[in-house]
Amino acid sequence: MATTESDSLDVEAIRADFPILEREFGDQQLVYLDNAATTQKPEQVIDAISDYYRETNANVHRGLHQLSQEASIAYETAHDRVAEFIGASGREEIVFTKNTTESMNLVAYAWGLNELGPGDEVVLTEMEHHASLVTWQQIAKRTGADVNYIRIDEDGRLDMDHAAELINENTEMVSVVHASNVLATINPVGELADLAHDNDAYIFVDGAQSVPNRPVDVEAIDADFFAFSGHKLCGPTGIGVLYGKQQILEEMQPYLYGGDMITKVTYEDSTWNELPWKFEAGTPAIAQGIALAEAVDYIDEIGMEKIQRHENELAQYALEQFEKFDDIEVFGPPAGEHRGGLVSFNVEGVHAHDLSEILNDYAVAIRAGDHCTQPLHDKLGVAATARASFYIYNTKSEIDTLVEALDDARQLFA
Ligand code: 7TS
Repeated sequence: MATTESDSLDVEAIRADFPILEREFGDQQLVYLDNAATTQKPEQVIDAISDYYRETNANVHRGLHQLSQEASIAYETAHDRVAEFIGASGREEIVFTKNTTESMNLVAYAWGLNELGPGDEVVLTEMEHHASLVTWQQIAKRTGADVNYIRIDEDGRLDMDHAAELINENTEMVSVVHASNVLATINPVGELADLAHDNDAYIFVDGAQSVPNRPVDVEAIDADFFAFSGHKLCGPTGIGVLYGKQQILEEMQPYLYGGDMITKVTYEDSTWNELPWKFEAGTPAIAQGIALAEAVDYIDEIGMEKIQRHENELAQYALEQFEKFDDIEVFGPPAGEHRGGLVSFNVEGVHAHDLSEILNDYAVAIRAGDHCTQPLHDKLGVAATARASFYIYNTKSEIDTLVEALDDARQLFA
C-alpha cells in the first residue's frame, strides 16, 4: 500500500485506498478539502468495521462464549494500540469516548465539578474550539470559578508573556488547543504544561487537529489530559479518546454510571471497575473502537513525519497561491513548522458561505462558517471564514482547482 521508501508520500497509492475519492459530481471529480471537519476512510478501516459485524459481533466484557471473548480482546487491544500511538504508558490511560467533545466534558464533569470553586481559575486561549470553551465556561459558572483567556497576537500566535501572567497560583486547569482548527497555529503545549505544573495546575490538551497530522507524544508534552477524535484520522465517527495520567484518573470519580464500570454493587453502594473501564459505562462503540486501531495502523504505517511534511507542503503551496491575489485575506501565522495543514481565508466582497457554494459547483468541498470558534471570529472581526484543510490524499493539483474556482467566484461577484 501507501508508502514509498522516499521522504514523500505515494499519494496515488494512498488515493487508491479511498473509494469515496472516485466520486464525481456531473463530470467533475470530487476535490475533498474539508479534512479538519472529518477525513475520508480507507478500505482497510471500512473492512475492519464490516469484518467485525460479519465475523465477531458480540457484546464485550460480559459473555464467556467465544465471540464475546474475541470481541473483548479486539476492543481492549485497540486501547493498547492507541496508547502506543500517542506515547501513553498503557490501556489504563486510554478511555474511549464518543469524540473530543465528550472527552472534554468527561473531565469537566468528573474533575471540574468536584474540584473547582470560587477563587479558582481556568485558563483557556482565545482560539479554543467551542468543545473546550463552552464546556469550561459552563462548568465555571456552576462552580463559581473564573475563566481567563490567553491572548493571541496579530499573527494568531499565543502571547506567551500573557500566558505566564494568567497562569498563577489560583489556576487549577489550563485547557489549550494543540493545533488551531482556524488559524492552523501549533501551540507550545510543552511550555504551557511547564507553566501549569509550576503552579500546581493540570493541563488538558485538545489534540483534535494535531494527532491526525503530526507525531504526538503525550508524555513528552507532559499533558495531564489529552483528547482527540477518531473520525479526523481516517477512523469512524462515534469514537474518540481521552488520555489521562493514570494517577489522576484513579483519583477521579466516574462520569457515567451503569453497567461495566462497576466491580461490586449492592442495594446500598457500588465500587468501581479498574481503569479505563471505570469511565466506559454501558455497551461501548465496539466496532468503532476496533476500527480506530485499524486507522491508527494505517496512518502510522504511512508515517506521521511524512504526513506532517506532506501537509506542510500543501499548506505552503496554498499560501503561495493565495498570496498572488490582493483580495484574499489569510488568517494565522506564516508558513512554517509552527503551522498545520489548513488555511482559513476570505475573499474580499464574497461571503464565505457564497464562496463555499460556488466551489461546490466545481466539486470542491471546503468549509465555511465560524468553525465552532465564534469568539475567535469576533476577535478577528469577521463573521465567517472559508477553510481548506488538507490530508494524506490531497495534491497540489487539487489546490490549483480550488484556486481556479476561487477566480471564477471572484468574477461572479465582481
Ligand atoms: N477541538 C478542535 C480543535 C476541533 O477542531 C474540533 C472539531 C473539536 C475539538 C471537536 O471535535 P468533535 O469530534 O468532538 O466534534 N472541529 C471541527 C471543525 O473544525 N470542523 O468541523 C469540526
